[in-house]
Amino acid sequence: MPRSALMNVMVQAAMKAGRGLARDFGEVQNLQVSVKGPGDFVSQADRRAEKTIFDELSRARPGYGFLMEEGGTVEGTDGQHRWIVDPLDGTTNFLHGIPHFAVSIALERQGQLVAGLIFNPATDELYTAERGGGAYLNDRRLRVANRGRLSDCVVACGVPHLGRGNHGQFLVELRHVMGEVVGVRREGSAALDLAYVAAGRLDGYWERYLSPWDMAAGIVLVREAGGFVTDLNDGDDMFGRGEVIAGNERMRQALAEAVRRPLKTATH
Ligand code: 2AM
Ligand code: CA
Ligand code: CA
Ligand code: CA
Repeated sequence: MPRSALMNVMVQAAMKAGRGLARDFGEVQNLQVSVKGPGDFVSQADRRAEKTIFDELSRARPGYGFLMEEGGTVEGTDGQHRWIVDPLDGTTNFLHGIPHFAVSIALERQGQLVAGLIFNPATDELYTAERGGGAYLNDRRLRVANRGRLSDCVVACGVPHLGRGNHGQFLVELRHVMGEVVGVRREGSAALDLAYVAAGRLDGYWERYLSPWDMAAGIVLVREAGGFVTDLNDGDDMFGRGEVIAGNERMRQALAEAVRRPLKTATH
């Protein structure tokens, strides 16, 4: 697959950051870790990876703005473009020695998501997508799964973290979904969950209490792989509402209904 100049820039930044993450992962016990809130950690690895990505992208595309998990907002001078960067999605996995984490980089042009990249340096899996150009895992074109019945589906979710979100509401959602699907996974990286939906490994996924950098690249990937991504109100305000639901069109309605079904109509 020939890559565009834009995607080459993104790949180079992600690979460089990913090499640093892979090194740090091998010596995770030596990393300095600080606490942002209850159960919310950030390490030297997150910060170093973000600096690498910021430096690489700034050099290659001067003037573009940034929205980054650790560094926040950097206004661009070109007024058109914004990078949305999560240097390490799945920090909890990373710090526990679980090789399931990723670099996530997306690009917005005039407020529209136009490119997304997710890279897991522990498995060397590189997911890329550009609007209108399809989604890829390394060199392989991706397509979402085709299962239409929830009773054939494996779906992932995010469990709200300590001190975050409405745990009771989540348990209601989980109860309804687990009563209808083959199985539910909770893998701990929103970016990789969306990449797995794009790859057809997971049939669907939903999560609340997310930030734009958790999902921006994954949204491009799922859409370019032929899937749907919406907020939990069937709208397009994933960033504003901080929530996402994704899958293929055939099971879309059934999954959304299961997630949104109120507790009082529970039958199982
Ligand atoms: P992070 O690893 O970049 O922080 C998993 O459910 C998702 O939630 C991940 O994308 C993770 O991103 C994000 N997340 C948000 N708040 C978190 C917290 N307090 N602790 C761990 N992960 C959190
Ligand atoms: Ca974090
Ligand atoms: Ca994240
Ligand atoms: Ca992160």
